[in-house]
Amino acid sequence: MRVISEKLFQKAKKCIPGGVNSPVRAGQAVGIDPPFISKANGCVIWDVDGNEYIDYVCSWGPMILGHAHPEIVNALEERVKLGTSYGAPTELEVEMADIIVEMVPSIEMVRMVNSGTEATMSAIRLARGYTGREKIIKFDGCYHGHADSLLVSAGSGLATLGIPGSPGVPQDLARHTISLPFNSLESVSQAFNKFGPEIAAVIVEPVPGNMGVINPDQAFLKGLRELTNEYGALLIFDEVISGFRVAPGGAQELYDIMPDLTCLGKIIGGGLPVGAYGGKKEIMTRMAPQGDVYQAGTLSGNPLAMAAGLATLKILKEKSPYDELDKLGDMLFSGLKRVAKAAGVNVVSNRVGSMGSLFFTGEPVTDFKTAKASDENLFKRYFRSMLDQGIYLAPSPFEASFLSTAHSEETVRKTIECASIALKTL
Ligand code: HOZ
Repeated sequence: MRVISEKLFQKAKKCIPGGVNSPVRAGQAVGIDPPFISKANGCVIWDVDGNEYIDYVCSWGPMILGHAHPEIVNALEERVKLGTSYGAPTELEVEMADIIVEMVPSIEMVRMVNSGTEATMSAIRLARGYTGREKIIKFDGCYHGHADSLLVSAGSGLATLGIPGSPGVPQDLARHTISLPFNSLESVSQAFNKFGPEIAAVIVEPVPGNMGVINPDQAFLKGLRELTNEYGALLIFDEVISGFRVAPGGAQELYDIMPDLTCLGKIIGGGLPVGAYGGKKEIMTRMAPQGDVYQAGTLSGNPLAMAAGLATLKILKEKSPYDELDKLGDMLFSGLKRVAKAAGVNVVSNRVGSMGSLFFTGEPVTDFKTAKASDENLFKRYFRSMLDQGIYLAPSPFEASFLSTAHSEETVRKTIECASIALKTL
């Protein structure tokens, strides 16, 4: 029963478009009114009606250490007493830049912003400024936030709601964006053959997490590096989701491929609004005030976000919980596959470390086209049964599930049992 949530949603719809501050959380794709959350701790969240859920959304990725981690709470409590924003440099920002440079292999310099969208938008501007070119290549189903140039054939909320693009994006700008099938190096090679000298950058989620999770073909990622080098374009890894998630140094460390620029967000804010973009010094020094490419932000490097983010990164650096997260990920997704098979339901489970997705299809899911072949109706029924049993999944077949260090074998076992019940009733 979610009586209070339902009432709040009715009220919200009168004063917030669609009742939500980000479309994908509205529950439209799964036909529910969303639970309104009142609190969270570890891997558990509670809604305003007092229902308890094991959380696999993890705020869409950031909560890798679970909710209300004591060290992060403590860092925030200590920091908030000292003021919440100064719009002036702080030592925390230097510490943050330092740890990012230390942990992410290709980053030599980094600029903090307030969201992943700002990070990708700024990286694209920098790539255009640096190369003096205008076209960019992205991939169908990859989502890089909602900036104009990037809202073409995008995943996440657009895929969830079946929207191909958005009114308000000038045609003149969208025509500079070339969107190609993920994992198809042949298409990228053809695009470079045709437009090579005009292409400023290729931007890619090295581990796509916005059309569900797709395992990248390593030869594809390597090929992107080679083609961009050959044509003098920049390679941008959008590691907003995969950064500090799939390995301490993100997908670039896992697959040993060095992009020119990297976009970060989510985990580096420890649950507070944050983003960052960084890369080679030679490129980053083109940013104002050192260089001529402009980007700015009153709240950039905000002390609270830096405190929460730093506390998170320090724990990840010290404890390196990646093997343990990978083990839990394997347990969850192989368990889901096992119970689906027992229930006679065709599924494909894609996973990289502690992020993964279950697709309701019998065919391999390697790109947006194959992800869209997943049976949305089955997902909807599965989602609703899981929610009723206290398992909180993203309300979209095109989003990832995330594990945290607060999840345990016991919570995963319970989740698999619930999935078994859900799948048997599909
Ligand atoms: N896939 C989105 C973030 N990468 C979900 C969050 C949102 O749009 O609200």
